[in-house]
Amino acid sequence: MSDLKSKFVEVYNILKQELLNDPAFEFTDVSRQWVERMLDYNVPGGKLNRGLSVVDSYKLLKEGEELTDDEIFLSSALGWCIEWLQAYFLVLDDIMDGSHTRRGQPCWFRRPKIGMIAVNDGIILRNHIPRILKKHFRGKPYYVDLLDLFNEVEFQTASGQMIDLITTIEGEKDLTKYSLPLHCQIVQYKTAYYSFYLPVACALLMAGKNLDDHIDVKNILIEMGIYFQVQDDYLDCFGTPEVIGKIGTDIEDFKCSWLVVKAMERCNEEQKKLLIENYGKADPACVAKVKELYNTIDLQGAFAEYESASYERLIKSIEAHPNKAIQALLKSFLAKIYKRQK
Ligand code: GPP
Ligand code: MG
Ligand code: MG
Ligand code: MG
Repeated sequence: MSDLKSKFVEVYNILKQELLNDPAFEFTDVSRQWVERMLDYNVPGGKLNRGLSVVDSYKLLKEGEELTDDEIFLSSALGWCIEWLQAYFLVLDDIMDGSHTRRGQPCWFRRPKIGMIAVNDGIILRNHIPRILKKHFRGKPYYVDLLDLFNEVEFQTASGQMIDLITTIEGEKDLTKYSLPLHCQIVQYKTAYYSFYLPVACALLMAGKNLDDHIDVKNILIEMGIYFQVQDDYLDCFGTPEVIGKIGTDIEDFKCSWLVVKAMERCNEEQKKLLIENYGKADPACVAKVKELYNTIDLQGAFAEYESASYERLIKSIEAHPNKAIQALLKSFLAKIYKRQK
C-alpha cells in the first residue's frame, strides 16, 4: 500500500471514533455497537477511488510539494466524507434496485435483523457528513462552500436517481422511450457529479480555489463520469460478479441502461419484439434471452468502440486544458478507470 493510502485508511478509524463519541447523542453500548458495525460493513469496503482522489488531486494541485500531516489528514477526511456519501447512496440504492450483493457480500438490508432499519442507517450515514465537516472544517474560509458543495451534489444525485427510478414504473414500461439523451441525463446526475466532480471540487476548495473558475475542469469530469457509468452498465451484464462484487439486476429492473439503449438502436424489428417481450422480467429465462440477444447483436463490440472513442475524446479535451497540473490530475483519473474490469 502506498504511504498516502495507508494514512488515508488510518483516518477512517479516527473519524469513526469521533462519531461514536459524539456528545450530541447519549450512546448506549448497544447503539454504539450498532453504528460501529453498520459503518464497518458499509463505509470502508470499496475500492476507495473517490476518497483517495481527494488526496491525490490535492497533491497534484500542490504540484508535487510535500504535504504536511495536517493537509494529509484534512484531505483524507474530505475523501472519507465522499466515501460516507457513497455508502449512504449504496445502502439505499440496493434497496431500491432489489439487489443481492455489494462489494462481495450481501447488501446491508439483506443481512439478518437489518431489513428496513437500513433506511435509517442510510440517513445516519448521510448525517455523519456534516458532523465530520463541522468538527474539522468549521474554522476554514471554505467551510460554507464545502457544505454548499455537498448539498448541491446530493441533490443532483437524488434527482438522477429519481429519473432512473421513474422510467421503470410498473405499468408504464416502454422501451421505445429509452434513448441516449435520456440515458445521458440519468447517469450524469446519478453518478458523475458525486463520483468525479465532487472529489476534485473538494481538493480545489481546500487549495483555496474558487469553483466558478474551474467550469472547464467540471465539464471534463462530468464527461468522465458518464463514461464511468456506461462501464458500470456494461459490467452489470458482462462483468464477472466475483470481480465486480455485485450481481447485476439492470435487465430484471427494466433499467435505462446504455446496453438496452444501444440494443434498441441495433435491433431489427423481430429482435426488437423479442427484447420488448423479455426485458424487465424477473424470470431468469427472460433474462437469458435478453443476454443472448445482446451477444447476437455484438453489444460487446459496440461497447469496445464506445470505450476507445470516449478515451480519445477525453484525452483531447484534457490536452486542450491550459494548466499542466490539472492535465496530470485528469489523466491520472482517466488512467484509473480506462478498461476497468471492476
Ligand atoms: C449508481 O447506480 C447510482 C447510485 C449508487 C446513486 C444512488 C443515489 C441515491 C440518492 C440513493 P446503479 O444502481 O447502477 O449502481 P450499482 O450498479 O452499483 O447498483
Ligand atoms: Mg443499483
Ligand atoms: Mg440504481
Ligand atoms: Mg449499475
